[in-house]
Amino acid sequence: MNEPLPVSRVADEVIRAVLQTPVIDMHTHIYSTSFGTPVANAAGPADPGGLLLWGIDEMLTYHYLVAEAFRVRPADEMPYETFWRLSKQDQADHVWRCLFVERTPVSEAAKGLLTTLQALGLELPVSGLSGLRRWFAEQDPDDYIDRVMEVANIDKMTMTNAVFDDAERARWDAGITPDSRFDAVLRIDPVLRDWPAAAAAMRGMGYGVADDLSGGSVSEGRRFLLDWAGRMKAVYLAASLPPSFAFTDGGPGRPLGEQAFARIVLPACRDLGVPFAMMIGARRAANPALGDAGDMTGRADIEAVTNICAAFPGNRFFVTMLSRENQHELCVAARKFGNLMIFGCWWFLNNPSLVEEITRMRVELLGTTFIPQHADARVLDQMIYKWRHSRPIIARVLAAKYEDLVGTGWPVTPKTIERDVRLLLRDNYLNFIAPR
Ligand code: HDL
Ligand code: ZN
Repeated sequence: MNEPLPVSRVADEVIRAVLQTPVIDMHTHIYSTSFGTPVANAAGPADPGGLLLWGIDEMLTYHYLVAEAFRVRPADEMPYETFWRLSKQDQADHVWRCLFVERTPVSEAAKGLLTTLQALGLELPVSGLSGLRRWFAEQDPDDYIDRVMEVANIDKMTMTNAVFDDAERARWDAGITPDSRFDAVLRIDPVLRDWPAAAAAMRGMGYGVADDLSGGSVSEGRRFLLDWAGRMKAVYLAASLPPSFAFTDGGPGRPLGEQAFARIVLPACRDLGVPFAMMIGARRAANPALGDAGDMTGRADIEAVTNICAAFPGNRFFVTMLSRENQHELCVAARKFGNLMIFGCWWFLNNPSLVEEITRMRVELLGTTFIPQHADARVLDQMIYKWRHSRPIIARVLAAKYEDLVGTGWPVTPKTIERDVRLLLRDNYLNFIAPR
């Protein structure tokens, strides 16, 4: 039955479609079990260098919650080095005390942990964390990945495979078994953020790349990217970029990172037939003592994005920006360039009030031609709350827009809604990464 809906039924149809449509999540920091896990579990002992994070202690020591715990117990009460010397469990106990006992867990990340536990049917740990620790230790990580994906209604997620990270490369060198639930993304931040360090690392891996880009640097740099993207079967390449990120024309005399971007990275993406994702606005280590929790946001220059999209019409670009102040101009930029696909409410923007504001603006300026959300989860279990919190907001925005449409006499049918929701939650992404 695909009759035009009365306005009174629109919202129900939209929430049904949004809840029932499996998501393909295009940006996470989750790994398949082949990368090992530091969490002792039913399948075996903890692998201390493992990259797949999950379970109550990893959820509680997620860097968002660590930052918030240091607001309850600032460094003059809990010195940073004292905290970092604690065991993972003791760190988790401290965060639990700060955010869930001494204070009410009303922040997005704290509430998210409770959403996840509830969705898994787990008792809230009012009498301490030992019961939850026992439950997670009884899980088989591969089965648990399936469980989390089922509860979150996700049928595929991308990893973030930072090739300049020694621990990541060591896992690839030890052998990675493909897992159809995961796609790889070749992450190359140093190439654009710290070219000399990237060049030195590539030389260390046998690629003749000079600090000044001389000699065979361009062909060797491309060979490095093609080798690793091929090895990973990367679906796109990516980098997180600072608020100061600038791009003029990548020509001689420009900063070496800009030249490397234009002469090495983007031609490699064209050869591979894959997009490049720019995640712009993260200023690393504003408070170094907080580790991963110490990064800051900053307003970036949208002109870098428009210069790049204009200069490289043969490349496709995913772009997300970290500053709320950049969101409107990013939408306008996407109206100018079909090779620009904006995605997600990234990191400090992934809060209900901002997700609603940004998604509403995107529908009004871009229709259904954007990707509203990604989890950006670092801990597997978070995939549940990141999507349980986002789906109703996306549905609320869409429902209001369809109700406006019905008001004009335009027929909105269940099939219309299903098609549009599939575009937003999976097909815009699949169509954009499809090799040209
Ligand atoms: O660079 C990135 O991909 C960011 O998402 C960082 O990983 C950030 O620390 C994060 O975890 N955001 O959620
Ligand atoms: Zn991320």
